[in-house]
Amino acid sequence: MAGNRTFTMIKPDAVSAANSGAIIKLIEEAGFRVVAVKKTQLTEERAGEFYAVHKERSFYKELCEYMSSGAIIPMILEKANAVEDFRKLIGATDPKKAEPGTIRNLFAKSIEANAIHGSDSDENAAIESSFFFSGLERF
Ligand code: IDP
Repeated sequence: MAGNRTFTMIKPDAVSAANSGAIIKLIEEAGFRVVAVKKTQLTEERAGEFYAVHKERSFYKELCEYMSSGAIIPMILEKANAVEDFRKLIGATDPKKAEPGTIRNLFAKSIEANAIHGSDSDENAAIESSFFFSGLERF
């Protein structure tokens, strides 16, 4: 059975463009409850740990530089079928391919600076949530 929590973070391009409020509004209107939220900034090394699965990809170094270039807003979200429904809400990785009305279609600047992250499995949602939050920070 699909779990009811997922992990997201609003990425540096969307935070610096002052789009985080509009993005959180869309998330809440889509029925997700914010369980945990904070504003923070990754070092390049921590960004590298978060995206370790992409270590061998050509864009890895650039991605780590970008993800540590400014503030991010990580969040844990709750809703039935959270992971799958949230991936639909954010749209495809490449904003040119993201469906109209999805968060990446509305706010992403490029395939790299694509406004928002969404976990791709229940297992990764749990791992990524623990990367940023302790049990005490979840409500
Ligand atoms: P996802 O975020 O839609 O799950 P992934 O393939 O897991 O996509 O890639 C992680 C992140 O790496 C993307 O959200 C994006 O920021 C960046 N990325 C993915 N593909 C490319 C690319 O071809 N060039 C530059 N950055 C990329």
